[in-house]
Amino acid sequence: MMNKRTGASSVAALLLVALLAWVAAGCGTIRGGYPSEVDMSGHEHHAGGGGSAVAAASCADMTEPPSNAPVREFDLKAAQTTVTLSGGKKAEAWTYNGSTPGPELRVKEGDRVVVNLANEDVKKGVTIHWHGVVLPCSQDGVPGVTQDAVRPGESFRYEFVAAHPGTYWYHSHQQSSEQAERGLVGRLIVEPKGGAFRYDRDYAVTFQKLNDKYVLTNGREDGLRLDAKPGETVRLRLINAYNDVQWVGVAGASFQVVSIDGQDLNGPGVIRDQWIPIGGGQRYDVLFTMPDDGQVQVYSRDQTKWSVTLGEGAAPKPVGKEAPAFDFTGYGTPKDDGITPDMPFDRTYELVLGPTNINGKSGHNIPPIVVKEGEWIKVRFVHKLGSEHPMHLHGHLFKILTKNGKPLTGSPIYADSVLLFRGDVYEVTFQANNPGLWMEHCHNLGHAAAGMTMMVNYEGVSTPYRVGTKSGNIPD
Ligand SMILES: [Cu+2]
Repeated sequence: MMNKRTGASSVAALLLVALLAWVAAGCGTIRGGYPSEVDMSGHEHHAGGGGSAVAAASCADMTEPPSNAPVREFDLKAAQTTVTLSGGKKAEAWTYNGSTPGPELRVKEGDRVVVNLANEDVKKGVTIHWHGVVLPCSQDGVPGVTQDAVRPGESFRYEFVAAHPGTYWYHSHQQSSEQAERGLVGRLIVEPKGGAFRYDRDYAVTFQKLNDKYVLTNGREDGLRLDAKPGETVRLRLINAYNDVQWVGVAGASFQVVSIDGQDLNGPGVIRDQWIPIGGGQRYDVLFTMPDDGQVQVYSRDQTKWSVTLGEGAAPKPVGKEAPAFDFTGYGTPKDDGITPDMPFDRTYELVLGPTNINGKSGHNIPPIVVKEGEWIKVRFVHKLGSEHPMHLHGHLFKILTKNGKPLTGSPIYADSVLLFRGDVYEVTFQANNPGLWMEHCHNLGHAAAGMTMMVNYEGVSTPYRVGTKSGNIPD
């Protein structure tokens, strides 16, 4: 039996250890697991000087180099706004340029995109994250990592080359679980110079749930109507700017899934009556030809107010509720890119996903994935608990290698996110070819705010910015 005296001192020792751990972690957490101040680069800054032995390159200095690329410049003003929804209802929102979603930014592949962000009166500050775009670290829009949140009266200039054509979107990354929901979202479309697909119409659609209440399709509560004539081919770019997965169907036409997360697929086959699971933050482009007679409808199975109706005439027969799920793991035509599940990897990480944690840890307590430029990194995602997790990586495209141990057999899939349902195991790989400090997080933003967010840090890269309650930079 335990000696009473020894037991008491053991308890005291445990309490002391707990207290020291609490102090070391930044004197406790206040919101969303954030301490008063944390350096997300993972560099130590000891009071006595010293610090990292590696001469640090700063994320703040990683900018788009000058070039002769054509410049497309936009101004976006963030403000508290009363928006009028279709049907006349009014809602309090936070907007870019007075509407939610904000303006659709359309540029051409290779353009130099310049965006002047001004914050009029969104009190906690805002940023713009260019979701899915591979760009220099300082332009990624993550408060406390790549910049400070832009306070009321302040501004920030974003500048990057849109190198990869595709369907992207933008949103504030300052308290994004709140700010995206309140309306700080918009579309970014990078049109291809050439491309494998031909179409007469090119439309982009945002599904969002404003204030977790109003189900909006491009800002409309009553669904979106788009022009398309019989026989015309339509590219419809679907963006899930909400947190929950949407099962989207195409009624009235056969279709191809031509792009996932903005990256074109190789040899996508023509399919019909399938539900496409689109996770939070993900994009799927579908291509179809309008029938000789009647409409095409594209809509969410479980939330039919997220709907797009194209063309005139009779409504199509709905997609059956029991129709199969679209499966990208064997869709399209293989193409050898030399990236295979059995190639050598420089580093392998396993991330076990809980309800709102990764490997049992949360937020800044999750050790970062540390990489060196040029390395090939394999990440194995294991969905253990909770609802769906659309895991999103900043600054890179990864290739999806395997699902549940089986290599993909169709088109290569390059993406910035992978959607996991409970029990799923995916392996992905990316080359560390964009030095910086990059978030890797669940794009169910409620999960991210609860701690399901971590970093992919390049060795030797530092940041002058800090996350935490002291700076007010909260990048969930
Ligand atoms: Cu999640």
